[in-house]
Amino acid sequence: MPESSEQVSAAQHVESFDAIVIGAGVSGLYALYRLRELGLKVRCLEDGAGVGGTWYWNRYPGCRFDSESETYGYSFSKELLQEWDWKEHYSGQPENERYLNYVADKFDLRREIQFNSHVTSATYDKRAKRWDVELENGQQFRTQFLVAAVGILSARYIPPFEGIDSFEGESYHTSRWPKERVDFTGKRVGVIGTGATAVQMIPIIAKEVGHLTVFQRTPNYCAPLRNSLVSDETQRRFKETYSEIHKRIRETSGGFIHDFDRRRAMDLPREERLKVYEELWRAPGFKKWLGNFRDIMTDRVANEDFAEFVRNKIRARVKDPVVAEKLVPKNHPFGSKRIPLETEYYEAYNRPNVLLVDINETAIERITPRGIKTSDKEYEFDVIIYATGFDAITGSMTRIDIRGEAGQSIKNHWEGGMRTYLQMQTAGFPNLFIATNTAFCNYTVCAESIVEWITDCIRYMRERDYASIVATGEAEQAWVDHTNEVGSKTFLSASNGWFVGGNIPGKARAILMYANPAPAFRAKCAEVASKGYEGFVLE
Ligand code: N01
Repeated sequence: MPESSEQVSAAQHVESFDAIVIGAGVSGLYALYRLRELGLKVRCLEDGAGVGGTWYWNRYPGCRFDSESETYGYSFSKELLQEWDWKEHYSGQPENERYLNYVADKFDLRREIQFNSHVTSATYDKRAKRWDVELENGQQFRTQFLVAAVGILSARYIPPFEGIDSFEGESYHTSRWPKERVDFTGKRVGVIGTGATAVQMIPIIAKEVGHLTVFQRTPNYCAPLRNSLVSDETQRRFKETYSEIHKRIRETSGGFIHDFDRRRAMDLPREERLKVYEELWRAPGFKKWLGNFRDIMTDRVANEDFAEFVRNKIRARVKDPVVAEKLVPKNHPFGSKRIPLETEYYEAYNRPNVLLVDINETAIERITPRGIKTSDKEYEFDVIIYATGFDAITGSMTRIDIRGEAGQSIKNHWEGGMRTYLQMQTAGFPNLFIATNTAFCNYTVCAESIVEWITDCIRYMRERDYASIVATGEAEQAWVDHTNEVGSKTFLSASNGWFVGGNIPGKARAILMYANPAPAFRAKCAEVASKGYEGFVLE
């Protein structure tokens, strides 16, 4: 196994595989494991120098789960569940990366992973029913099945600010953070963006920097994470009850231990409602969102009632009322963007060395050699941090030149938004499976079922000597319509966030996440399989 694709001469012969997995993150590692179990000759091509995907690239200070740790680990191996101890209830990036390395070693997955291998193109050869895959360095592969485990939040986005390359200090995007510790001591630091990433990072670096300036465009509804260490007793309880934990997260709407309260918020008298809100607020994790009244996600009045509760929580924590009001979200419903979970985020703005700049009042005009120039003044920095998010869901696919059976590119096919059948296949792109979790669901639990569906499908094909499978155009169109319909019944479409591609200028607005409850999604996928892969053409 070559250590690096660089070590391979581009002139070398084209190696053939039964399956190629792109990406060695949570989905990719499991896909590799399952495909190997089927006896396939597999290669996993990974851009990074190590395993972990999101947990490899996102090393910024404060990066951690917003899922409960015991629900995020893989469930497929009882032995693994008993061997791994989660140190914190919401585990941090270093530990998460260690966990995924442990998984890779335990199941001897590295043998089939080729690191430092950036896939640039994949072209379907209709005659041979094979995919031709090429890396940046020219290395080529041929494969029957192509499994794109490319992540939903991996194509980083840096806004094309004028003068961006002229900055003479250090600059970082949060999702390409260096492995070496970045020393902020005494430095003047500017952060652009106030999404979940910035919200995790800001309170930590605020304590280290000389001065921090945060450039905010849209404030978020951030809620307290309430992280803590896992005691020995709780660790034992996790291990004893994993089967119950996994049963529960397969039954809830979003794959979390929390599930919506079926009562309608406004049916309760105000005092009772507030009592419920306060209890939710005191609980750790996403309970205040995913354990809230169900209709806060569908009913404007209910949503606004809780949104105002959250706004008041923010106002109570920020000493300067002018700054507080800038941090209070008013232009989108609660839950229409993923809720950032925070630890001392709002208190960071009470520090004398932290300044909040609302770029709606004073827009960023350009990046200069010395810092950031707004319509008001030039701010000088030693470091600029872009916490500006991702070209989510579609970006990690469309940045690869993927060409289907008629030579069409996936970029063109998805011009108006993601077009799939069951989130996993695209008409015109046979034997290409999308193994990222684009259901509105806790990552690993859904990723596991998606990977299992894909590998069961491949097993089915091999047992019956089918060479290719492709979604029909009709099945794809019906799924797109259905996805839009269920999405439009929620507040998903009411923000400019990455759920709808609204964060990327020029990107088509479309529902990118499948909003039906996860159990219904799994049931639909199982039904399609049980009907001999209805909606697909097998040859
Ligand atoms: O990215 P974002 P993120 N000028 O897109 C701003 C997951 N995650 O990396 O909101 C100025 O949310 C942009 O402003 P606006 C989680 O699912 C999980 O923070 O578009 N600002 C926004 O403030 C999350 O949802 C964890 O107005 C610009 C920010 O940049 C997802 O990753 C932790 C701009 C981008 O926020 C993405 O989060 C962290 C411009 N031109 C992340 N363009 C966990 O806890 C963009 N912005 C597991």
